[in-house]
Amino acid sequence: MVTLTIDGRTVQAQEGATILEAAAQADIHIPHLCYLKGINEIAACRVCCVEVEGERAMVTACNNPVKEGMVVHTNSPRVRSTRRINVELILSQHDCKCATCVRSGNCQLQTIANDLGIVKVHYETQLPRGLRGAWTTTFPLYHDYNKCIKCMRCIQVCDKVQTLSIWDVSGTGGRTMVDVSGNRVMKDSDCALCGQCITHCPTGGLRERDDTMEVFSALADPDKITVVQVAPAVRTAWGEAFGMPREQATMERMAAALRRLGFDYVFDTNFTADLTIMEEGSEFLHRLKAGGLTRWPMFTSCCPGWVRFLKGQYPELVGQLSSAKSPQQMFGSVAKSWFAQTLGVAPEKICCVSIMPCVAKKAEAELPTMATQHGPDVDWVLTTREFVRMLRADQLDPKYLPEEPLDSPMGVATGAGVIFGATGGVMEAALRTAAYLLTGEDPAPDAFAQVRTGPGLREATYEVAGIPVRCAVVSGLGNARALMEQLKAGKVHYDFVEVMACPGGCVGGGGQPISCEDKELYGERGQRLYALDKSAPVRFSHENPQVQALYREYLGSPLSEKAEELLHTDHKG
Ligand code: HC0
Ligand code: SF4
Repeated sequence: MVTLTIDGRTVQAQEGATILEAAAQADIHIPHLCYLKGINEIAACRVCCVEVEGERAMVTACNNPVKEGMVVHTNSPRVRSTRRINVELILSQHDCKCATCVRSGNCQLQTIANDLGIVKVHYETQLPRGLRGAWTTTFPLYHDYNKCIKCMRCIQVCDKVQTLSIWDVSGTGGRTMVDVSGNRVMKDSDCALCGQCITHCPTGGLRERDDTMEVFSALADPDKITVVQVAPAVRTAWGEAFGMPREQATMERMAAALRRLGFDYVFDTNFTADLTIMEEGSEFLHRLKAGGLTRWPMFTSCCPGWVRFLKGQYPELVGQLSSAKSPQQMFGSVAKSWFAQTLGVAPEKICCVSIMPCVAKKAEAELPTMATQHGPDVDWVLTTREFVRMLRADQLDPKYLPEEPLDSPMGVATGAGVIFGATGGVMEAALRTAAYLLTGEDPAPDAFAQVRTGPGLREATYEVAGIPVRCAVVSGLGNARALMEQLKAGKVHYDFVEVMACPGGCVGGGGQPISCEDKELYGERGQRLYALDKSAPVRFSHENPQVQALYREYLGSPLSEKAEELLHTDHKG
């Protein structure tokens, strides 16, 4: 241990700890902007500067280790003035139009500037000039050069966590900026659209395409029947933006909010998560029995960030993806066929909206393979953040709304469907049903819980009806790459692999509310999903009564001709 003094207090810290960490342990907060533990410790913003007795220059707290006997001042006159100058210099290169910024209210730059009481910037504003139109209105990820503060977090998250290295620094000196690496434009890069760079951006430099006005228009159109689906992970996080505890921000309260916004039918993506299990589980058993899994495993296909990653990085393995469409897309397909038929309306009359914790889902819904002659299966995809903005726009405070049941039939789901939103959930739900399909008996619902928690890559072998099934679960694209390399080198062998692009699965998705405190919330959000599964009256996808009705009334059986037509694709689009 090292003993030092911070602001007159004696503090003990681990050898090698930074001044920032030592201070935080003693509840002394040193403001910072660019710092992300273990990912970005480069002191680019210099907001965390402190004074260390005996040092002539100011010291950045985020990347300087503590030393025995060190005396640190975090709020001396010199620190105050330097920190203020540094923040004013950042503001002089920032588009400070907060009123029209999606991050206003949870922008770390805004908070620091406000906390420091900065009401005037003493430096000439210099915004980047002559920027290329690198973005198209169709690509759902936007980078605003005028709001980028060059903290480098996006570069590092994409590089170190997701291993895609889409961002890089370009230019020099005062013209330095963050741009797409290799002189590419974003839409032509290998971006997986995971959105992790958005959720780790401290300002409004990165955001998703905003589709809220299109959805408001659809809601106001008397010729449209608006049907909304809510992804599993959204229910764990939407209340964060309103300061609601997870137990209060229920799916049923969200249903009330969606009805106040004007949706005609409030349904659940969990319903088609159950349907996905029927199709994907049957496909897996089919492949397993056919002996087609000798070299390569079957990969889950429900995460569009992962599918984009595979297409870009390992195109030769796209054929190993399950042919099942994702629950989002199955939902659109079923809404515009079975449900339209139930209502007795043309598919074109239905406007299908998704609320997703994900940015890549916007691109997935626009794939040509996800449409019929009646148009796209899913018309609009909103992130959890956009949904929150719609509530705010209509001055709806969900704290004061009652809980209301979802609509039937596509609002009925099981505990197996809800865990899709956390890493390992798809695998676990699939194994529950695969065991039933092979033996005719339900296993214990928690029999496959081993794949739930643990490191980014987890493996387990289960005996299912005497057949050993070698499973791997991975979240985060860096972990996915490591797994793919091991598979390609023949060092590991699996039958079934679940991949989610975002660390922790969809609960940590790039479309989820952003924590201004840089807290990774996927762990506690995931726990919420497992608690919902535990308390669900039905915990097996094959026991979903409305999924059973869908097969009885419309599809026949899993992998039937109709099911293949509506619910499967070759992922080549
Ligand atoms: Fe997910 Fe999904 S679990 S990808 O993370 O499979 O986005 O929540 O909606 O489609 O169900 C996201 C979340 C979904 C889909 C489901 C899957
Ligand atoms: Fe990288 Fe994901 Fe951001 Fe694309 S969305 S640039 S893959 S972090």
